[in-house]
Order: sequence, then C-alpha cells, then structure tokens
Amino acid sequence: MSKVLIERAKKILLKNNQEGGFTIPTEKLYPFQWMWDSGFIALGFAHFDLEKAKTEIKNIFNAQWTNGFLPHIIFHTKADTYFPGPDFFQSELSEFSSKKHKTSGITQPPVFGFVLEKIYQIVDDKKDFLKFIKSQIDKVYLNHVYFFENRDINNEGLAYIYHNWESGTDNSPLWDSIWETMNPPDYKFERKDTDHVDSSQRPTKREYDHYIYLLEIAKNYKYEDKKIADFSPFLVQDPLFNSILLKSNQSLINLYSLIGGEEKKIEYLENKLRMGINSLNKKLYDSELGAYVYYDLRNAKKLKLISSSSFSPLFCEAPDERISNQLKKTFSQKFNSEDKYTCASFDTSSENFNPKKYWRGPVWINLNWILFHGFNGYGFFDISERLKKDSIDLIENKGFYEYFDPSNKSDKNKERACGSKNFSWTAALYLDFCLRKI
Ligand code: 2M8
Repeated sequence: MSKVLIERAKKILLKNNQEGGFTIPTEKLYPFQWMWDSGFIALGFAHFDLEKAKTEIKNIFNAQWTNGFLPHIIFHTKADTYFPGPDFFQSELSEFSSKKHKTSGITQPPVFGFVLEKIYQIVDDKKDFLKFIKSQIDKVYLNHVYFFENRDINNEGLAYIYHNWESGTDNSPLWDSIWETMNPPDYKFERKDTDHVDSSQRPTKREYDHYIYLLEIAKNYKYEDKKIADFSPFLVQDPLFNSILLKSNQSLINLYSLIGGEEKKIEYLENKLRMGINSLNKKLYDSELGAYVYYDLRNAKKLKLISSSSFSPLFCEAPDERISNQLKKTFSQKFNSEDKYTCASFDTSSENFNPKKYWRGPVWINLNWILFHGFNGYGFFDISERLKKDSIDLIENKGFYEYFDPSNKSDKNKERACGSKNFSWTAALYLDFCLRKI
C-alpha cells in the first residue's frame, strides 16, 4: 500500500467526477455514467468523500424507469466520443423509461444492495448513513422485484440477460457460440472506442454487428421484456450477474432488518434468495468442470466454459462445503499459477484465451475484488490474499488501467497496461483494497 498512490487514486476519482455529481469510468472512451461502475466508484468515494458517494448513487436511481429497471448508461450530458449514444438507444420507445434522463435500454449487474451495505460497514456516522439508506433502499428493492418478476421466466430465482453488454463482460469467449447462431447484417456505423485505445484490445467489427443487432431487436419490441424473452437470440443466465443480484438481495435483507418494520419485503427477498441459491447450485454448477457455468436459455444448453465468473457464486455464499472445496481446486489449477497474475478473466488453458483482449483474458480489478470477498468469506485466505496482492502490485507497478495482461508474471518489464488509463473503478477499488478494515 502506497500513500502516494492512495492520493493518486483519489485524484482520478475527483477528476472523473463531473458537474452534476456523477463519475465517468474514464475520459473519452466512456464519457457518461455507467451503472455498475458507479457502484464501485461509490465504494471508493466512501473512503474520503461520503457526500460524493451518496450523490453518485442518487444519480443512478434518479434515472430509474417506472417498472424498476435501471439502465446501464445514463446520458447526463452530450458527448460525441462514444457509440452507441442516446439517439441510437431511443429509450423513449419504452413506456416505462425515465422522463428526466436519456438512457440506454439494457441493464448491468445490480450492485447497489451490497454497495450500500459495504459502505455502511465503514462509515463512522452510522445513523446518518442509515438515513441515506432509508431514502434509497425501496428503489433498490424495486429493481430486484423488476428482475424477479420480469426476467425470471421459469421462476427459478435467477434473472436472464438479453445482451452481452448486460453481463459487463462484453466480448468474453462465452458468447462466441451464441454469435454462431446469428447472422446480423454488416452494419454501417462509426465506432468511437477504437479512436481512444488500441483496437487490437477491443471487440471486432463483426462482434459489434451482433451487439447492434440485439439492440435493434429490443428496440423493435419497444424494450418490452416479454417480447424480448420470446424472440431475442441471446437469452442467458449468467452466474456473475446472478451472484451479484443474490449478494445484493442478502444485503437488502440485512439492511431492512436494521431499519425494522419491513417483514413483507424481507419475506419476499428471502424466498427469492433461497430459490436463486438452489438454482445456482442445481442448474449452473457443473460437476464435470468443477465450476459454475452459464446457461443459454434460448438454445437450452449449458455453455461449458470456465471464466473468472465461474467462481463468483462464492460472493453470494451459494456453494456448500463440497462445492466450495472443488471451486478452490479448479481455481488453483487454472487461475492461480505462479507464472500469471491472478485472476485472468478467462480460462488460460483455452485456445480462446487472449491476455490483452478486453474480457477474453486480462485481469480486471472489479472481478478480483468480488472474488477476493468470495474466497475470503469461505476462509480460503491463500487465494483471497493473492487476489488482493496481485491487484495492488499490478496497479502500483503499471498504473490505474482498465485491465491488465496477466501472462509471464516474472517478466517485470512486460507491457501489461491495457485499455484506458485513469480508470475509475480501478482507482476506487484500489482504495477499498488498501483502506477497508472490515
Ligand atoms: C465496457 O462496456 C461498454 C458497454 O457497456 C463498452 O465497451 O462500450 C465493459 O467493460 C463494462 O463492464 C463497463 O461497465 C463499461 C464502462 O466501464 O465498459
């Protein structure tokens, strides 16, 4: 832990914080407010400027749709350095969309339940922060109800995602088999991301065609969930997304219990939590691979691949003793070797592993943070401490980058900084890794 870098991390967050009180992930590449980024950013701000953490969260919920949906991007301001922007998403097509803000029409992992609880744990003035929680918690609850009532078509306690951007792990090799079932047009559009960072570290044009095609379908149905569930070629139960949902669900139960008098909501959440954990273990745990996998609802099959998400159910305490011991084994074999930084985002033994290409292999600090808490909660301290140490080492040696090449760990001079610099959640979670005592 370095005092100088702690100050630098704070500066990055303050610099990325915009007029109006929201924080962009990074300049140019992502010039708006992104949903799960903002959760991690709020965790970082909570260590030195609690008011900014509160405003960050309030700004997300100010753009909530009337059906509880939270969009993954809020276009607070105009910027022409990102595609697709508000004119492409046309959130106004949905009868539920925010009247105050232009937004996207897809969501991201629902982090706010656990973010509120994690902040509550570290603040000095608990009474004051509980007041803030009281002002926001029903909006988080409404978001969870949205998922369970609209995105859980088989009543399993698990939500589906209908776009790879909803997963947060945009171009993971997980999606490759789904792309093979689709044949989108060769669209004409002007990408902006490749103007800002090395294009070899970003998704291909053909991948973007698929991303755009899925959005065209959703728009065609005015973002109506029922229609999307019936017709979208991409419909997936994602263990990372659902572990975050269920972890946040547990946090909501804990926070409502602190507040008192909300038995009905607690009962609803407990019921969904039980169902969700049961389904994670029954449906998404794969005993052959010794890891959790994704379920492709549209094509009715498991996606039998291992990624860093495969271990995220530890975060919501889904695994029993047998499964958790197996996860530890699988992780140690595939993701914790001496010659690589922990944790690659995709199976390093796969031919599709690419150490520099976005979500196809690099280390991401938010995934390391989630897995740190997961393994730590089960008492697997050798792994959790390694996740923390490698995150801190990468940042201290290479900078606050978006993602990092994990390969050839002993090569100290290796170029491993990837994507954008001064990345907000890297800075925020560095602060949390260094400063959190509980
Ligand atoms: C990346 O995703 C956006 C689309 O949402 C993009 O590439 O344009 C992902 O890494 C995602 O997880 C992240 O929230 C977003 C902003 O940092 O960038």
